[in-house]
Amino acid sequence: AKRKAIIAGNWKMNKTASEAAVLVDELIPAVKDASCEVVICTPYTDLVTAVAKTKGTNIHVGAENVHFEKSGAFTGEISADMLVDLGVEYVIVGHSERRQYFAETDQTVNKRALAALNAGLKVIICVGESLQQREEGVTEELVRMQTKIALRDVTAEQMANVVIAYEPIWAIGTGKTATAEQAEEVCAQIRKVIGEVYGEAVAEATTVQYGGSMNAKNCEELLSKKDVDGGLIGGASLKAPDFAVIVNAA
Ligand code: 3PY
Repeated sequence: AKRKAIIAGNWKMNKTASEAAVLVDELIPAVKDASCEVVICTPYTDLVTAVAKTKGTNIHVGAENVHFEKSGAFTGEISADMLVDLGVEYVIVGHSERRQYFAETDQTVNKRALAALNAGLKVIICVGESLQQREEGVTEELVRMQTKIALRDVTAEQMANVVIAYEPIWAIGTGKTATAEQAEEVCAQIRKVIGEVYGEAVAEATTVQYGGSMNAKNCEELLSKKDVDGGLIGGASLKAPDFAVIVNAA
């Protein structure tokens, strides 16, 4: 069976709730004929608006992060149950911006993924190397390690709710995109690791996305690769016509 292709927008720290309402209204008609799954991951403050507006449409809503504890004295944090209660379905964990600017580690990424999965959320786990790591030739080892640690204690059944996004850090917000061959190579390596841990059937069924400056111009080539099952989209997800082009290419 062919894997489910997923195009997910990562809005990052953009759009007030009022602005989100406008963008979602533009997105709904623009992506309604998609044959892939369409997800928009928004700031926490946009989630209520996004969930309400997309009800009954083919757009699924995700958050951009989640805390790993269930509740308690964690000022400023948001739990998985809080997201579920709002009607949120997805959450990104371990985006490189979280790792770089907010001291996320492979261990906290794993804890967040487990908390989200145990609460019934679907997770988009981000992995990817820096430019220095690529130049040193350790991309495969690094991505293997990130993937394995992120998935520690995740069951084979829960893998149905796991998406891995390969996002080379050097291609994020830089306008540089990995070539389709580079994207395919690492996405295939990620699938191989999943196969080693969970077996071939789970590996073949798991959606592995490419992310990092995927846009309306380069999406077709990237998405044509056999191990690239969709994309996690930064800047281009903030423009309805561009996002629609990517969605319709998947
Ligand atoms: C990008 O496209 O730059 C992203 O980081 C998507 O998550």
